[in-house]
Amino acid sequence: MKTRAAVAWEAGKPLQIEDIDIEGPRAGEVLVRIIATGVCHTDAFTLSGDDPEGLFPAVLGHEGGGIVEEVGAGVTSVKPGDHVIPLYTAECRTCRFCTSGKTNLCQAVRATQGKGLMPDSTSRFSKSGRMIHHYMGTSTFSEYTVVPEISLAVINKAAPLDKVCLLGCGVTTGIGAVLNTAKVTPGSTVAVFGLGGIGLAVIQGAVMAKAARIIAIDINPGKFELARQMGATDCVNPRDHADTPIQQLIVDMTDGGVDYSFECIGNVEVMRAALECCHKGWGESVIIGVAGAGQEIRTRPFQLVTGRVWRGSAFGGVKGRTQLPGMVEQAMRGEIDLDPYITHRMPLERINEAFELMHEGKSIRTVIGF
Ligand code: NAD
Ligand code: AHE
Ligand code: ZN
Repeated sequence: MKTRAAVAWEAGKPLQIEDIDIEGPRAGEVLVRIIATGVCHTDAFTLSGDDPEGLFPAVLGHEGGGIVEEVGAGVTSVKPGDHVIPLYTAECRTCRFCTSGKTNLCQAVRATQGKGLMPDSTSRFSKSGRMIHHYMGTSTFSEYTVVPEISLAVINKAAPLDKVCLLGCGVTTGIGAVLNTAKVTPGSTVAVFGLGGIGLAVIQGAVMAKAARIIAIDINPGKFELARQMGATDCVNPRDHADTPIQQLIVDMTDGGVDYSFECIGNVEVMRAALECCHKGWGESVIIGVAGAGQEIRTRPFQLVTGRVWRGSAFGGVKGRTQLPGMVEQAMRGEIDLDPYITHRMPLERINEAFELMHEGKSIRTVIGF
């Protein structure tokens, strides 16, 4: 069949909206009709050509919500009509990672996913006979997509897919990094670097964790009002303090450093600052931002010797099939507020505008409706 999709034919070029061919689901696979998808900075990162795993042509997108249209042979955990959130971090429940009790990083389909292919090493997308890659196992910038069964969280049908799609990446990543990865304790001091969708979700998570002080840092002061509304107690623009390294400024503001910091940008210099603004003896810094090919982090080992901890977090440490349905329920009860993130809505035809708004710092999340 045909599907209307935004195709990334080449790095650094706008997406092209076109009808492409999509094959039906094979064994263990599911055809999903996407109702809505957010646009995350990671989509822009891959489109830019900086992603070592970036492949072209591809159908990008990984923050979607949809409805199961058809299932392949042997699929038992979802059925047509189910409402689902596609997962870029699958959950097979049987691999060594899933059964370790230590990580959400299921590896069952990760190798082929990173090659832009389905688990049988082929693609379901093509145009005039030319193969088009999948992306992050989700490819939500298409009206129809095919994903592995283990890459779907089945959610409450009453949940608005054009909002809970944000739990497919940004909001879950930020809240999960606070609650699952750092395990922020009540009364803590938290620093958040970067106030896009991820940083704001970290703020929301820090409020849920009852942090006492939440310091929000961005070079775009236009981000501060929303950060304050969501619970930031202090807002800092490093460019207002050009003579003082930002880590020193935060250490001075907090009597020795924060208990927890989160890097939500993908800038390796800021990652260093985020570690070094942590309190000696116990401060923990979580890297969430994704840095480009060839980038490396640096600090003096003494920073770690003296008790600071450097961690990373992918999809907020959340096991998607098990935990995402509960987070959707939390959103429906108002315990997770998704409305503040949605600054723009538009149809697929205008998706390139969503990327421009992000690059101009004018949006938090644009939700694309099909
Ligand atoms: P975004 O573009 O919406 O937000 C980034 C923010 O960082 C912007 O407000 C920008 O002004 C700010 N910023 C840029 N440079 C800065 C600097 N030097 N100092 C302070 N602030 C600065 O992006 P997003 O969608 O929120 O994503 C943030 C990062 O998280 C990206 O790198 C993305 O790829 C990554 N990400 C990681 C995961 C994960 O699972 N680890 C999940 C989603 C996104
Ligand atoms: N492909 C990149 C890394 C990209 C990356 O780190 N992705 C995050 C999710 S970002 C979502 O917006 C992630 O979950 N990583 C774990 C994983 O298994 O991909 C590279 O550097 O090669
Ligand atoms: Zn994302």
